[in-house]
This record gives sequence, structure tokens and C-alpha cells, in this order.
Amino acid sequence: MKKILNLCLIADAEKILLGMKKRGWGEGRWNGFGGKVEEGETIEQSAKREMLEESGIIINGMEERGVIEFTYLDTGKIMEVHIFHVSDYEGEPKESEEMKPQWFNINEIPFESMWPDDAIWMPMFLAGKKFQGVMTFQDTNTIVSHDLREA
Ligand code: 6U4
Repeated sequence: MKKILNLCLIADAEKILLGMKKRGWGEGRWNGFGGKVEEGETIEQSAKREMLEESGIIINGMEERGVIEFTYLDTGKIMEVHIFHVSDYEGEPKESEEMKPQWFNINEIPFESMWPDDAIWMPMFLAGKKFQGVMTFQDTNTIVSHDLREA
């Protein structure tokens, strides 16, 4: 069954906020903030809720930059992830049960400790482009194919 999720990133020309995922899906990897869309929520509402729950930050302005459908052959999981650029927010990042936030220099993104797909779509995201695509993983470490295009 396909799940719909959001992924929120605060980034500008100099820096990006990532969180170390402390538990669950993606544990041990640096990533943006986000999670599953719950019943009765729009995707944008879920993005704001997850950002607040995981980092303490209130989103005031954001733009959807991309949608990627991930398929994991080993488990059959399918995830449609909506990726948002957060342009306006309030508050300072705080550690939560799920995430340990940290600012990174935009030239020092720790791709080797992130989802392997991030190195593929992040350049388009940071360039302000809109994109959509599909990615097939064998397991959570191995991409077998991908098709990503500017939307
Ligand atoms: P629970 O534990 O049910 O509260 P929830 O916070 O709703 O979890 P979770 O932690 O499963 O959801 O969310 C996973 C997060 O990881 C979402 O922000 C989407 C993101 N994500 C999933 N697959 C990804 C991938 N291949 N690459 C990536 N982010 C991914 O960069």
C-alpha cells in the first residue's frame, strides 16, 4: 500500500538544517524533517505538524519543490514523498525524541550519512527547481533505478 509523506528542508545559499533521525525509518541518517500524512490532513498541514513536532520550528512559508515515489523491492513498501522548501519560519531548532537538528554549511552536506537518493535530487532542490520522479531501491541502501525530471 502506498503511503504519502512530507519532507521539509530549511535551506538558503549558505546553510541547511538537517536532523539526525534517532528512531524508525531512516534511523542513523541525516535528513530533513517530516513524516506521514495523517487522516483528515492536507499534505501541507502534515508538513507543518511534523516540522513542529520534530524540530520545534513553526513554518510560516513554504513551497513544494518535488514529489518522488520510492519503491523498496525487499519489503514492497511504496512511499510518495512531497519535498518542501521552507522559506519563512519562527523559532530555533530543538532536539526532539525523533531528531537531533544541526545546521550544515551548504558546501558540507553529509551525503555519505544521508539517504542515497538525496545526492541525486538535492542539487535540483537547492537550485530552486521543481522536480518529480520515481526511484526503485533493492533495500534501504541500494538504488536499482531512478528517473528524475524537472517538472
Ligand atoms: P512515526 O514513527 O510513525 O511517528 P512519522 O514521523 O510519521 O513516523 P517517518 O518517521 O516514517 O514518519 O517519516 C519518514 C521521513 O523520511 C519522512 O520525512 C519522509 C522521509 N523519507 C522517506 N524515505 C526517504 C528517502 N528515500 N529519502 C529521503 N527521505 C525519505 O531523503
